[in-house]
Amino acid sequence: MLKKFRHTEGLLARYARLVCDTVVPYQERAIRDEIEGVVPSYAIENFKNAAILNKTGVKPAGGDHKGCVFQDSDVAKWIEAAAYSLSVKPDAELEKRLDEVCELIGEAQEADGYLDTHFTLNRPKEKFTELVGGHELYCSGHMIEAAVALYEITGKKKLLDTVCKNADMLYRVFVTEGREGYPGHPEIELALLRLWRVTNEDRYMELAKHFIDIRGIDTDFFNKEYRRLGINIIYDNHYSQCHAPVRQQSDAVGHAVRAAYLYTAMADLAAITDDKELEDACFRLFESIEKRRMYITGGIGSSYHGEAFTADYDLPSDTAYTETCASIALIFFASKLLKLRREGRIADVMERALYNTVLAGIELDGKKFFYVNPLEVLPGISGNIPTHRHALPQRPGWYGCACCPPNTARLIGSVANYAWDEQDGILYSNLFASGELTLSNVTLEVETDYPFGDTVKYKVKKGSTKLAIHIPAFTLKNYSVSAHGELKSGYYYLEVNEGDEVTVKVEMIPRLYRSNTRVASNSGKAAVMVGPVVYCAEEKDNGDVLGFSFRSSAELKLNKETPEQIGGFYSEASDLGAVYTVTAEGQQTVMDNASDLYFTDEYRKEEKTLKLIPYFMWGNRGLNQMRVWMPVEL
Ligand code: FUB
Ligand code: ZN
Repeated sequence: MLKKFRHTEGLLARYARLVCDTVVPYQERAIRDEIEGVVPSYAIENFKNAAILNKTGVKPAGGDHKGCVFQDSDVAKWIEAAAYSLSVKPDAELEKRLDEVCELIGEAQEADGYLDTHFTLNRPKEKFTELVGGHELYCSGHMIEAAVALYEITGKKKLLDTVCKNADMLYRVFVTEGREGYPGHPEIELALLRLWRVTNEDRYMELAKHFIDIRGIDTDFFNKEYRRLGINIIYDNHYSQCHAPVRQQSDAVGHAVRAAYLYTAMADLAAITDDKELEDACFRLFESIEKRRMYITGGIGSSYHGEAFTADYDLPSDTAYTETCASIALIFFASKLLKLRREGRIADVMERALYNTVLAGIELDGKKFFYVNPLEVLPGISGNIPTHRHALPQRPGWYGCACCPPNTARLIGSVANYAWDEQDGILYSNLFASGELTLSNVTLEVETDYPFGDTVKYKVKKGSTKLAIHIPAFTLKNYSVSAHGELKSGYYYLEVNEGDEVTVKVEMIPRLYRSNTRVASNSGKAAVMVGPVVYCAEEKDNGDVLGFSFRSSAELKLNKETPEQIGGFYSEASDLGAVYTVTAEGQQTVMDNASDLYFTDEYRKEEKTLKLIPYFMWGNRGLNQMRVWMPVEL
């Protein structure tokens, strides 16, 4: 859909432009180690060294692989994001540099198709011996995704040929020769299914199915691998979702990105092969996330330890892990689930993850990024003490383990693919996004300020289509569509013809949300949302936010303000335009003797009006307190 969609205005268009104009160029400099003052990437350098080794048979001096074992994947994700940016904004110079990078990757590939600079440079004799953490299959997966994207957007085949040669080799090793094992970090499965779609080569689908089918059959596989490697610890096979065959799994467990990438591939495969058992497992896993293991921000994976899911209702705010990549993966999973069952609640999760955790993952200037997305920030504690070291209070310009920044770029850069979908002759609008969509049977124009406006206009400029519009759950009790149709499972189905103009009105009012009291850190607290957007209070606007509590009947007032009007944002934030802000009535706890740790005096309370801004805008004005969940009177 991306190639057929032209962003016009509004929040998603703003971010699509930011990705083209700032994020992709910035991240290119990061992977080329051209940005001073940020942690080096070495990602392009690794490919250069592997290419020299391949050509000359000699590793250049100082040419060991550097960075994480999966550093190659940063290049792949950047290529994918850059490819998407070309569909938004053609750029001949960027295309030329992409050609050169693809050439380089081809040169770094070994003659038999093997492609992974870490093993080529540092551990050539250990290929596929450490599937648990070696990430070769993960890196292959990301390179496949990059190649498919580049091919789909530009028609260029150089990288596609490289990854096909790599996938052919993997098929030979794992299927034909029957090598034991499956990837510690799922990713290749979903990528192979993408590759299968563009090449029609059934072996790629077969290999994806093979990895999915055998996961968790031998639950001891990674322990055996550990023992072969001389590692004397017991591997927790929940971490890699291999504690049981995938069709028997019910709870979302382990490393959250691994989990959601795996579930994405499972859902895709279930649709391709009409596998009901696999489909049912996917929906059990989705419900485990949606009903018990997901933050209000669409963040998943609450624990720093293992970057992982933990237990039902364990969703602490200040120590939350909620990796940006995990929410991106959740969007991938949701988009595949929608192909299986068109249920609005799935698109609701997609919206929640997108407008909150994913957008929070990127600074408004497009040059700094969050990996971890806490829902509460306490200066001096967050990012500082051992229990909170991961929860940085401000976005860095890059990371040694930089999985999230280019992942965010590729997700935002391809958001049209999630906003729109076609299936069985019906055009689905999963997310409201301003722009023009040109398909063979219909040209549609969408105008909206959503999520900072309540009206979405669909104008049919040419042709006709069956259209199904996702009506988000928050507005199901109060929405209107100006044309006759039928609401089914959160989608409004109608037929539209040339000249039609359909107006959807949704209810964009601020609401206080409570959470299940089993979420210990939210008990007795409330959070504000307007539509799909979660709100937070920052110290910059309010002074101390820890002492604030909402009145249960608090009047919540909706305002529309630009970053300049809110105050304190740098000039790069101004193209965000006007966003909804909220003011809420409540009380501020005042301690007369603020130097005492404990006391028997009663608190004094002062009336206070709190200002809340969209969660995704937090942390753009320097170090300060931030809070999503705040006490509320019973
Ligand atoms: O292991 C590769 C990536 O690095 C994971 O997806 C992230 O969670 C980070 O650990
Ligand atoms: Zn990440």
